Amino acid sequence: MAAFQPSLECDNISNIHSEQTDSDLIQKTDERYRETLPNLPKGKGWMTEHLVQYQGFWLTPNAALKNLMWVQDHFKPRPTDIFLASFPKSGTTWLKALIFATVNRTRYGFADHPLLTTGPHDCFPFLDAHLQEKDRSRFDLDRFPSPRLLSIHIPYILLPNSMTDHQSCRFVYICRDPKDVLVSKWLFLNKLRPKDLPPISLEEAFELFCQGISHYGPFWDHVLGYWEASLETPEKILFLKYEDLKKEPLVVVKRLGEFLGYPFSLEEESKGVVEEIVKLCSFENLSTLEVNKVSEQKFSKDTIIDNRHFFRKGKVGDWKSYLTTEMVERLDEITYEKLLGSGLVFGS
Ligand code: PAP
Repeated sequence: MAAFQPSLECDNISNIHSEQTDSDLIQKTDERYRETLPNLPKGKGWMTEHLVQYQGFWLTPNAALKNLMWVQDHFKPRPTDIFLASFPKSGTTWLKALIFATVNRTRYGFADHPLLTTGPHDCFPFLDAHLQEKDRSRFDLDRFPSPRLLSIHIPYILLPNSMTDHQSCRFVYICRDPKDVLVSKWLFLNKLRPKDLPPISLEEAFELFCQGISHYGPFWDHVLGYWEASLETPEKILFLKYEDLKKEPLVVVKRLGEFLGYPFSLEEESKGVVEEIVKLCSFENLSTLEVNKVSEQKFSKDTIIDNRHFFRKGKVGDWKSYLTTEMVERLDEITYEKLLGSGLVFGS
């Protein structure tokens, strides 16, 4: 399925390299990748056979590492870009829908909204997973209208300066209690694990997670990177928690609109536009739509995922059904120690 584009007209802002320059750059990145990969430490993978550690973070060698290098070497942000950043399984799908609906609310009616027939991941694609797409007509960043909505799992410190230094592009970061992240991630990645690899037990996933070995882990370093950056540049990075979004979705969506430069007017508020957006993007609504039950999502040439896997329970505290008391104590202790002095806390 092609990435959904709200309008087809191309921006005047040009970041298109000449064909020649493009292929030279691509070749350089490929060389960097081939030279770097053999020297990286390996850890056990949850979905793929193994992960590699690159600049302190654990990445899948074929997809995440390669894609990261593409972003570092090639990506040209626009001042109007809106990035949704997250550690996997923290609420990305939900926030994609909420941001898309908020930014485009004057464009679409709620009765025939694109989110009713297009999955959140198609409305709001991953930057790092799609860059390798050979079929440029399917995902041509240069032709995306502004503001481009792009999602990333890349840790803040691995982003190129062009993205972090840019005065005006915005980041929204969503985080979630690591206990729920661990359970959600373990269940999700086991579903995607090739049949010829034995499933990962919860005990093993727990151990790996505690050691920081999971896609884009360590979890705490990922969260702290964005947390600290959000304290330094609050006008550039909005730091949200899944749990707050669950508790007070209307408050958070209004904050989101304000931050992104699309504040809700009093008239919109009195007409119930914020409530409509929250309802449209709710787990109860999105998870029952045909598109999110039957369609699949192509993230890269090797990664195709059924949309339904992005909607499991959508609850706070589902870890209680999976983790033992010892696991909870250990994970809470690690979290406490890692976040000590940062000002960031997760409810238990
Ligand atoms: P990703 O990083 O692979 O894109 P992401 O969307 O961040 O995944 O996380 C999926 C989690 O968000 C799932 O949590 P669970 O396993 O604990 O249930 C999923 O159910 C939840 N989720 C998806 N959509 C929504 C929504 N609209 N509201 C609340 N939670 C949601």
